[in-house]
Amino acid sequence: TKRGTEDLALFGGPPAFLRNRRVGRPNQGDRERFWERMNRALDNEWLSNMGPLHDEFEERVAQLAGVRHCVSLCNATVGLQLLVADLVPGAEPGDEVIVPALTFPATAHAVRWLGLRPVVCDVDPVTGLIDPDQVEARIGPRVRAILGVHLWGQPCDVRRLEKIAESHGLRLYFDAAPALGCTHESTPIGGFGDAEVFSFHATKVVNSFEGGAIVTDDDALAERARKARNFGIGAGGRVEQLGTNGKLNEACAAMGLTSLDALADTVAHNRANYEAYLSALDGIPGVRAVRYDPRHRNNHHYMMVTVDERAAGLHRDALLDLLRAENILAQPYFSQAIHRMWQYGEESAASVPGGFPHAETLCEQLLALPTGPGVSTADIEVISEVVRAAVAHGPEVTARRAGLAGTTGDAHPAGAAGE
Ligand code: T4K
Repeated sequence: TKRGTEDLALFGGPPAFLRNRRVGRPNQGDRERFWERMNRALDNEWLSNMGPLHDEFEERVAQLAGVRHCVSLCNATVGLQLLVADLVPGAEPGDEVIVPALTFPATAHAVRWLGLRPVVCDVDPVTGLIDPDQVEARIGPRVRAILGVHLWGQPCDVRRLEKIAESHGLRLYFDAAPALGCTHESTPIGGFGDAEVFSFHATKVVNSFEGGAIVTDDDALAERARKARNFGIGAGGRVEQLGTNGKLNEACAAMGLTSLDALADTVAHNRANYEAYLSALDGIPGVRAVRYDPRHRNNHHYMMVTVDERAAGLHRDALLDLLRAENILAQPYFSQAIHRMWQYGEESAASVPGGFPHAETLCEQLLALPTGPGVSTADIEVISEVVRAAVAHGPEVTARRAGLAGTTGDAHPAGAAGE
């Protein structure tokens, strides 16, 4: 049990876990089935270029997402790039795509990589999702598309965004990287807007080592994406358009299928963990769980909390250090808003009076806690107890952490300020 600061590993106590509990531990499924599939691929001597495992994976993802087409890819970033490229040649360099301020860099980079400009807009202060009012406010003459993000598997306000896109003649895409197996009300994520993109990165709810997919009901768009991922080669073997190499290989498809086999169990486990966290964290001052809207189904792959320093008595980063010392590898998803990255500030935020306050606050406060099949409800009791002890001694933890930073030469800014 962790009662006083001296019990905390950061200050010399024994760590709460000997083996780490972490965010992003891959959901691998049944290893035997994976090797069976790998052996099949090796026996077939067909390792890439739309092999049988790849086809099976596409079929199953399309079915799960309730769409006609799944175009699987080597990762989601390439998927986003292919969608932005699909705006060209209609679009010209310097044309714009609206993106939320709170997302992974890939969302904005995919736009910029193709020579278009990401136009950042603020998010809802509670859900962190792109705010349709802010989207409308950011629509100018050069905007060509809206790229929403289903953050932590929560659906964007798809109906309003569809209306906005339609009334302004814009394409509407969704970065659904974290949202496989989630719904908007009872409709699976995958079929909204012109197209959506899933990620199957190792850290996602379904893992294919690296992987992604464009999903859509638009036959022509799917056809263009299929060619685009394979050097622009059409069905007859002739190059018909610009393309790249975005294919998902058979080893990745084997992992993806095996991870997909386990999806229902994974989500059920995650959901029980989410409920356990909600009750175990209840009443800790300044620590608020992000509650998913019960009208939609979430895959519960992310257990998000915000840490309000004024109420908790310690900053999110202090809690993060403290948890890590206990072998609880939480993650600050996300701690840098898009307009704080690289040169996106000068390119976008500077033109908006008041900036993007909701995204800023969330980036200061967000923390993803470990969940997934490797984390049990008993673990969650322990993790929550550490959080409770840290907050109970918030000011002391902050002061002692500052002292530690002074003596160890740690260059953390909070430590330096505390000295
Ligand atoms: N759009 C959005 C909204 C996204 O979140 C992402 C990716 C994308 C687009 C692009 O999708 P991809 O092109 O990647 O398909 C990770 C992932 O690399 C990234 O895919 C993901 N989002 C992002 C949210 O997380 P990092 O830099 O946080 O990864 P890293 O190495 O710090 O690992 C995170 C945690 O996972 C750690 O606790 C360690 C654990 N982990 C990681 C790997 C790779 C494992 O336990 N095993 C592993 O194999 O980016």
